[in-house]
Amino acid sequence: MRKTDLDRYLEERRALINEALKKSLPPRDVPPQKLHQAMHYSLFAGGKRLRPILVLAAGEALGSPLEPLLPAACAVELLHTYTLIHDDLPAMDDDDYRRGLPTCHKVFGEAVAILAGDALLTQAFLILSQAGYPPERVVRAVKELALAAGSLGLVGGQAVDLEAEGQEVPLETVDFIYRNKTASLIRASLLLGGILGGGGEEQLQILSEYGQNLGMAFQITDDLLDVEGDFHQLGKETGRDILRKKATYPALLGVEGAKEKAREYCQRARHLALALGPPAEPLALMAEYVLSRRS
Ligand code: GRG
Repeated sequence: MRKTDLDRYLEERRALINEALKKSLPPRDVPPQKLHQAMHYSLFAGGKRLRPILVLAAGEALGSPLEPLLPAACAVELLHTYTLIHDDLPAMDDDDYRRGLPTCHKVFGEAVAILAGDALLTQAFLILSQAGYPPERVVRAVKELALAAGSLGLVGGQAVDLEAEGQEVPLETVDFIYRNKTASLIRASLLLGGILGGGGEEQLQILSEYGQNLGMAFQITDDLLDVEGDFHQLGKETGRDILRKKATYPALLGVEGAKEKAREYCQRARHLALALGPPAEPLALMAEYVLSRRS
């Protein structure tokens, strides 16, 4: 599979996911309309759909058909969208733009944005529980997603990220933040695809480590894009990390040092994907994609 094939692969998967997402929320005109409109607004504001694509790619790497994996793919995207809405709030990063559009609270107000995030988080677990997967797989998938989302995952990472603002922190703290704030949901996406795709323990372990490495690389490239990217490509303002004195890899290691670290994580991810054999080729290529991404 070459770069152009990967682009086509990502585009096809994105289209499938966007179709499935349309059925993943109550319609906009169902009361409370404003809440549902806010949920639709943020979910369909764009987005690369990286995490749901990873759910599908992990399942496919183990020989699963795509269709049954779609509800789990939607669940991680709903949960991810909740984190973006809450992260943009004035009490957190106070951002005005996301995915090229005004942030949810700018359009619907803070209270509705908080509730839209809450409802998206809850909807993620509802979808997972209703998808008709074998019950033991659902329980394991719910557990992994809950662990990734809670105080030992995303929320914990976000808490330390906020605490570290304006402080001089060691690289271990930055690692902790990245592992929890970013890599945990990426890892869980891989695990969900693996669990629901019927993977064995050894395969799940490889997917987990792949997700961990890819997630670290993804966050480092996110930091680099904040330094080197631009609004039109990213759909959000840049230079925000320096402004908020965020603890980041580029801040601690410099741009070149951060790029080197990202390359190391991607290389490790690539090798892990290759260990799963030819059906995991998209996962191997996605490790390269993360390194070269511009948005
Ligand atoms: C629980 C409030 C709360 C936050 C958890 C995930 C998170 C911590 C905050 C979201 C903001 C953020 C910058 C997270 C780091 C992960 C990341 C790079 C998110 C952006 O993901 P992309 O680039 O976004 O995949 P799109 O829009 O393409 O889906």
